Amino acid sequence: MSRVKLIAFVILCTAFVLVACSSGAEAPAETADCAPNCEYTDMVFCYPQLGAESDWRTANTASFKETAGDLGVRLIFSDAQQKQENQISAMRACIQQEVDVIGLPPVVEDGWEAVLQEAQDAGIPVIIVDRSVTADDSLYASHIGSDMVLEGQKSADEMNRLLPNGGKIVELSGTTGSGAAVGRAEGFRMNLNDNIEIVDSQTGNFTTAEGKPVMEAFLKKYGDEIDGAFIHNDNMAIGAVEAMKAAGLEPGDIQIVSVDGTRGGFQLMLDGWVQADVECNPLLGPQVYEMALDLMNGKTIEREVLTNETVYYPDEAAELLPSRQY
Ligand code: GYE
Repeated sequence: MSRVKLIAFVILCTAFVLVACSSGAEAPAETADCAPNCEYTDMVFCYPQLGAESDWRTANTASFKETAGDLGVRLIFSDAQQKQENQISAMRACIQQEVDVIGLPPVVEDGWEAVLQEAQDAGIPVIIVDRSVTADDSLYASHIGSDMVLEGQKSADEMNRLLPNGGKIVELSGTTGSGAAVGRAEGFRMNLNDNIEIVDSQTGNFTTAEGKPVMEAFLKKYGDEIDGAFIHNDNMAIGAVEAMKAAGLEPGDIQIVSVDGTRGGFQLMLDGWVQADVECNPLLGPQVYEMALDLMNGKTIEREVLTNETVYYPDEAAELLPSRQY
């Protein structure tokens, strides 16, 4: 190759590399017209809530509504009744209305790519709230919520403590395919002692109404073989306890570890039915709005913000119950 040809070749290669780099899938800068001085009163925020299946969810909704009122944020709220297609249509309506930011609490993990891409193409940042998604993280701004795997691990640690000699347990799991149920089930299995066997696992869809028949069926099938139950939320625990009472069981006959830390869960601890309640905090409104404002103003944000949570026990339930916010 002559010198001239070599130089031309090098220039061509450099140009190619530059073009290739600049055409990468970087999201457009998502700043609003008011940036960098946007205030909460400038914000139109869309929250396509997934449903009203539990006390956790009711508290989550209240947190978003009340905080919006306090800050002067214009909130576009909808309830998808635990159906992903409803959440997707609500998101599309918000994209059409050109909202500033969308907060998405996804009912299930899979299947969000298309609508997240549509939001990104419209320049609307999405904060994934509460449960996670499997979509590539280049399709959303951030995730704010609980570490569901850690909650499952903590639940297993409690079960190990409650059944030191091992035993048979059942699992009442949350909505199939939801980040909360998948993460809790995974974390639980990671930490559970080998001498504890999960004899059955069925979903109660995070509701009291569906939790009750699942426990009824477990009791029919396994009788007094069941030593413990891992229940993915307090509302299903309430249903399960109704079934246990109806079957003539006493508090403590089955050692129960539940999740959420709602007033209902605290009451079950006070009454002796639940032995440990792993906290999951629904009061995410203030944090999410703060991040939404930062996004509007073009500030750098954390890509993942996990809530700090504890475990509650029966001996502190009486003292803490009156001050519980949800
Ligand atoms: O535990 C349950 C609710 O996604 C963390 O959903 C949330 C869960 C919560 O229905 O009560």
